[in-house]
Amino acid sequence: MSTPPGFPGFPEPAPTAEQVIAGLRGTDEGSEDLVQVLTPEGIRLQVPWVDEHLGDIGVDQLKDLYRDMVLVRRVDREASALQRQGQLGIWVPLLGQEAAQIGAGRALAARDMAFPSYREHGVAWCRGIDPTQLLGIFRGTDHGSWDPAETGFHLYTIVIGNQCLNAAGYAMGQKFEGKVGDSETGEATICFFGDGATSQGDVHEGFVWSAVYDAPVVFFCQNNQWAISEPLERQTRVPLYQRARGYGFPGIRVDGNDVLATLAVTRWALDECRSGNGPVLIEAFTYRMDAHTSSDDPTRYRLADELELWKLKDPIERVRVNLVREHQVEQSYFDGIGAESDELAARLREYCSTMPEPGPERMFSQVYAESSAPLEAQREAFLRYHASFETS
Ligand SMILES: Cc1ncc(C[n+]2csc(CCOP(=O)(O)OP(=O)(O)O)c2C)c(N)n1
Ligand SMILES: [Mg+2]
Repeated sequence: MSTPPGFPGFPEPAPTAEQVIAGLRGTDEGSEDLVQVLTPEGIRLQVPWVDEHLGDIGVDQLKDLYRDMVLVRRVDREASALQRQGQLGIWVPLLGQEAAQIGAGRALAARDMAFPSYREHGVAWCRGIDPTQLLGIFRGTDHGSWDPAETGFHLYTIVIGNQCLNAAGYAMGQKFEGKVGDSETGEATICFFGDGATSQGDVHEGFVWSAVYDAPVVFFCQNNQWAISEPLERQTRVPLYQRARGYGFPGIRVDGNDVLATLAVTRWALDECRSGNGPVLIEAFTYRMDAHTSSDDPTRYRLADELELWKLKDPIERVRVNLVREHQVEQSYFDGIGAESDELAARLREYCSTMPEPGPERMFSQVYAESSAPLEAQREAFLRYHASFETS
């Protein structure tokens, strides 16, 4: 069968499954479409346009990024342990995604707004949310206890991809209110979601609305290559960042295990949005090193050697190696961070075991902004009913 003239079509013959999968992979060194400045071996590469966005990052700032990642990983490991001890009902680990989240989170200005999914504990950290505030969600005592307006960090969203609609709407509001147009003072929105979420209608709708209204939103896809047990090759036939082109905005793929590259690329994308050139899609290529949640067992659906390969690309280790080799940072610095993370873990454990249980009246208190007479009557009746039980 011949192809219409000028029609690029698909390669002939159709690619094999192996070729499709190979095309989706992006972390092999030398991969042309991957932005990387810190190799897994801890070697700092010079990439002029990326370095322009890292002008203020010297050894002290790199140490700060390292500290962020170590502490956030410790929060994650401690919360996983608390779940196993029965203190939390469920936990959603971020292990392996620290660089993607800290790089993106540290690129944000206080005036920007972030919309997370449920795994963004590292971004929460960057927004100044104390890790203890995350625990209530996973212990079932609250739905998120921080103020999104004050922190610039929306509440966690469990419905896959749904936050892309919220983010698109919020960013359209920033545009309508004239908060876009100046890279120094302009505002931007960032929206976090996963590779699996890209198959959801909400993400498509968020892309379309943002594109046609030039909304200042950075769509930050953490491609950790798994959506529970579904591999990336069941979500897409092209690298995810290339999808942006079909919507009419730029897409870029960054090594999500490289905190410096992620910081630079996100700064660039936010600047574009603040200046009125949004939206932008970032695909942060990374890997989910733990289970999807504490309720999941990944050994049922993926091979252990995949994980072993990604351990060699650990986002924290490459920064440590770089600090030692290229900046002669002493062991005492790393020991200090270790001690700080032990203290943080102890604080989390203490908080978790003494967290107050909400009373039954709580379900009436945060449904409406203002209460009403019928609601009050229902609340009173419900409390009377509860009080009618004998307590031992
Ligand atoms: C609309 C909707 N469908 C299904 C689910 C169940 N679910 C929870 S997480 C998940 C996979 C999401 O994968 P991905 O977007 O790659 O994010 P990741 O968990 O890997 O960070 C699914 C299907 C859900 N929460 N919401
Ligand atoms: Mg995923």
